Amino acid sequence: MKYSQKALNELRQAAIKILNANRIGKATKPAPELYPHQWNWDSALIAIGLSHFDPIRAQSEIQALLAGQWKNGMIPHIIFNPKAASYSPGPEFWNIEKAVAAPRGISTSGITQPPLLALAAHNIYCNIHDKTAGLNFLESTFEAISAYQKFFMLHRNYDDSGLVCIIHPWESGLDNSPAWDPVLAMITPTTLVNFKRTDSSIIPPSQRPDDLEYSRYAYLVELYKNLEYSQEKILRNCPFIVESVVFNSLLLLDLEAMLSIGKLLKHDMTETMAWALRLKSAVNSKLFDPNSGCYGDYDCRNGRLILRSTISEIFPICAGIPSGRRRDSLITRLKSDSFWPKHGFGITTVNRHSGSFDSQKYWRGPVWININWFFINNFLNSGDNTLALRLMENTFQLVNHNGFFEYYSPQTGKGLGTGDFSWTAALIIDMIHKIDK
Ligand code: 2M8
Repeated sequence: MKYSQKALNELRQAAIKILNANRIGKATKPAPELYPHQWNWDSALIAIGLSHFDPIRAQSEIQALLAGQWKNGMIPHIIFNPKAASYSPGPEFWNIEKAVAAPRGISTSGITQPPLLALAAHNIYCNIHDKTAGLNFLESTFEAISAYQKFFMLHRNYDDSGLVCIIHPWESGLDNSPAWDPVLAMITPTTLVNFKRTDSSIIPPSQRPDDLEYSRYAYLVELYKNLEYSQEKILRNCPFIVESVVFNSLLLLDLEAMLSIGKLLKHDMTETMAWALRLKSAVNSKLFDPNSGCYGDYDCRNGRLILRSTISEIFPICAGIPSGRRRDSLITRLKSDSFWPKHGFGITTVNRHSGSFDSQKYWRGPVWININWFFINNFLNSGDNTLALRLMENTFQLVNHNGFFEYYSPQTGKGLGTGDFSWTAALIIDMIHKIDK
């Protein structure tokens, strides 16, 4: 490791400072100004970082998310903070009062995000010293987290393939990935974005999605409102129904974490076990393209794989989905000039040689710390310490030289999007602990 214990300690202290500054009551916002509310997968990752220095706060981060759970089990992608400064689109835009399943007395969005709550809860248990308190926490959240996982099984099962679908690019977490372009192209919004965007007044527009993309995002939300957020009606009518590789891979990681939790609590996990096995095999069959030897997202409306050269091609590595020769060849692809060149700054979210690659624009190329982190975890779990160490060094270098940014230029390492980004801080803390072990 190129970094001394002293340097890592300093990084850790700086990360803790960011998480403290971004605290909003029981939860943590992703960033000071750009994202003033609580986000779903952000909070799960943040809780993992918190669990190393404040396990009680890590637990309240999860409890605050669960407080926004819908009656159908869904955990929304945003829980609005009533005291926050402006963010658009806000609660009035989502207007969840139209939904029978929406919770009352709490303001949320009407869609979800990659489910990582079981993963977060299990990490909290593993990192807490007081194991009795840890077990109590797992028991107290078990039912709600199971209900969230079952939401996908019941309401996002489009074609009984074992995979789950997403209904909006915001659900993917990789909002403007080029993988969604061909699906979004089928949507012709009647008006350009009908709210004032706060994001592009804070961040240079060249680093954010454009207005046409936002108009399509808004068009989809208008549709859900008209359908009163009925999941069944949405699956029948929504033009954006996608079986996402990253989403399904993360769901598998989350189901596996739930199996570990179930074992600790001695619950019967037969159903979860069967689903996890089926999901894994469905990613390996339905989302695999034998011609390219890579994975691809599936456009359910048009019944075809979306073959864009994005992180989807290789991401199932993170969930241990490919094995043997398939894994080897995907690792070779990962280490190639396309995604992670020898002197690069980490893994790009889009193949550098693809026509859609943009080194500055959000999920269309930049390096993200959570993506690096998911790969690092798999390398460590599969005993590939050399790769894990190399990627950790890349990640520390990015943060050490440039600050705790939302994303980074793969060409220069420069920080992009917002600074003081919470999951960057949280995952740096987790990586430092992994080195210490
Ligand atoms: C980004 O998404 C939000 C909308 O949900 C936005 O652009 O305003 C994405 O990077 C998403 O993955 C992330 O959870 C969120 C907050 O960090 O920001």
